[in-house]
Amino acid sequence: MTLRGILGVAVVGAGRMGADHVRRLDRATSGARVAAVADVDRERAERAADGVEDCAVHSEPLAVLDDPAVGAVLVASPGPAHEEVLTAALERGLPVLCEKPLTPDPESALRVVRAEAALGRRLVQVGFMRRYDAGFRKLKSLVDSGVQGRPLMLHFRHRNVSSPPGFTGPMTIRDSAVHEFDTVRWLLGQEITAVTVVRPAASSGAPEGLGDPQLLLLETSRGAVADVELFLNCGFGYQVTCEVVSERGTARTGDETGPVVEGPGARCREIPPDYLVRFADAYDLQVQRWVDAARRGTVEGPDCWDGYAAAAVCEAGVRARETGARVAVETEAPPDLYR
Ligand code: ISE
Repeated sequence: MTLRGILGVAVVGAGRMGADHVRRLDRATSGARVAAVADVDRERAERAADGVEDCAVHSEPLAVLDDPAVGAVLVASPGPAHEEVLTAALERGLPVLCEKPLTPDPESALRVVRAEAALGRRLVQVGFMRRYDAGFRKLKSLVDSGVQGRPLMLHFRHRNVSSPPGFTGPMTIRDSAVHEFDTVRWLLGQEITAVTVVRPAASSGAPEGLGDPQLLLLETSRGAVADVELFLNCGFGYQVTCEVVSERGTARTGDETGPVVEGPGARCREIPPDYLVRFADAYDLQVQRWVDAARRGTVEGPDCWDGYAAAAVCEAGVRARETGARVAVETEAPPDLYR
């Protein structure tokens, strides 16, 4: 619960992202503290909680939800483990920040949507952190202002140094491209209606069989088109850029993220190594806003419906990737809570 107004947060999943959130909540967030860390690998949970005052450690993720010191939950475990924790948190009326994807497939995402809708109030925010990045927020204000007219096309580049061990073809869509799917919906206020995936010859730097890089083509409900270069083993740095091409101008973000470095005969800009560095400010803002809202008894930001809609696009994306065909996105109608 909240102790003297301080929100006790349970972090479920203490991998790379979870451990980073533990550090963020402990050192860079006001109004919150880490009350518990849970991971099926207890040693990993202990490592993440090391040095955090009064922090319980559990190896059973659901056990933390009944800890009286816990007033909110940050879910950072792998996607397939999300539904169980989300359902349990909803049953207990706990606010949740759930790392993307909400769940890996639309069927399970819809079950979460329905469970929250049945409560008649929002408790879950989905961790689509690009919505908190300063550059992306400027693009959004520009699009909303209408100064450049209607947005017609979006160009994305999404490059990682290397894909994590065990990453599969479907994960390239569900864990990586899912960010662009949410960004398109959020920036344009339009639904994605169809996905096509074009696959060039695979890079020799990518794991055998992953089929990396890929080019995704997304069509939207009011006629815009987005292309996404997804290259998860580019080998040299972490790059996420987005350019909006509108009727009377363009706007682009993401090129100038690292510091400018000057030396003998050269001037260059450093490229961040990974998303924890590239989006550090966005993660900080996202978590701070979530904590502030939870302390007020509200939830803001991307909701379960956004998580479901992105999962539906992922489903089409995975099929498009496997078949080479243009695949239409199928979704249910949103419950009243999300209209
Ligand atoms: C990772 O899980 C993320 O969320 C990153 O933003 C993305 O760039 C990366 O490809 C994913 O694996």
